[in-house]
Amino acid sequence: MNNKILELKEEFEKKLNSADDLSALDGLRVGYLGKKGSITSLLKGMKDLAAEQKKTFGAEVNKLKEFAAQKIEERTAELRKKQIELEIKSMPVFDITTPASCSCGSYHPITLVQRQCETIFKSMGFTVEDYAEVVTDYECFESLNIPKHHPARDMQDTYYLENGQLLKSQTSAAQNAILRKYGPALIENGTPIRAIFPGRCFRNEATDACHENTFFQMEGVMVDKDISISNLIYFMKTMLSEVFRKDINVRLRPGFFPFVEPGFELDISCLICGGTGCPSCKHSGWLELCPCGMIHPNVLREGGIDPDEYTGFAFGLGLTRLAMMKYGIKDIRDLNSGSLKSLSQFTDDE
Ligand code: FA5
Repeated sequence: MNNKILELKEEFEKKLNSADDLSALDGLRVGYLGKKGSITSLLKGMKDLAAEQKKTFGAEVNKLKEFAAQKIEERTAELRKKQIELEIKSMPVFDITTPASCSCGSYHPITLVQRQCETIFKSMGFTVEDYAEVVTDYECFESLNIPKHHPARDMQDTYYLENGQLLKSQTSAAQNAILRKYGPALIENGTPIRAIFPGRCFRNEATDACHENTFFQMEGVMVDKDISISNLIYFMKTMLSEVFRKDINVRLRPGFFPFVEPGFELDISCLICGGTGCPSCKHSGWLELCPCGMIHPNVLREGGIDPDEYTGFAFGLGLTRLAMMKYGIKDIRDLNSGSLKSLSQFTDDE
């Protein structure tokens, strides 16, 4: 090898070994392989050589050029790897298996009560159904024996949408769909209809300690041959004794809903004041919790079920009020407040 080339190679190797960061390496690349670099200059100087010398000298310089380029590339990769390793080492250690040290979220009291009711009714053979929040006039009223302009509509100050649909004012809006969904199995195989459907309801209410404009109900229906009021009372009692795990004073009084006949209001003695009267129960000592009754023949017929052959009951449990009573929440508005300080105190006592 030509001495000049040999010297340049040795010098390059020395500098390469001492280049310990990427910018030094880049300097080396420019110094040897750049436009004015030492190896490039050797190539440029070849024009003064004789033709025979040019061939061997040229081949040797090109070999050195390739060698230098490859070494720079290898060393660059090596230094990059080292740099990444250093960065990783300097990162804070994050162990995903470490238990969270921050406080975790909690379920909303209404969710807790809803889940508890679902478990109770599922254990009694009921299915849990989901239903839309935006429904039609037919679903919410007409299919429930409440024709247009019927005064019973005034009991629920409803939010109508511009397209004629409405925000569900009662979970009863799903009754017709449930009867139609499970009616065929009842008629063909004698499988009773047993379903609950919890959901959010909306009414243009003036709010107070026991009224909200957005609240939860849980509807339930059961239809079979020979279903009577005693079945209804049995299911209501079972549900309440399971939810409260203590004796609760209950009263059943007549109530009017066009979709049940007879209809009842099931009230419970207010657990906030013990029945003496407070703002949570409008000072009556009783809280309207779960209207119910025997499904009106017109509603069964509209759902495709023959009322001469089958009977059934329906109830519309006020889930939000149930949560208030269960957890001793004095003002219903606290439940929609989003205040974590008050809402996070409640836990599942299952
Ligand atoms: C109804 O909504 C009927 N659909 C219930 C029903 C179903 C009757 C099946 C017969 C058969 P009512 O408007 O009373 O009924 O409401 C039912 C329950 O929802 C009330 O007892 C109460 O617990 C709760 N509720 C009603 N309005 C509000 C409100 N503004 N804020 C909080 N809870 C409410």
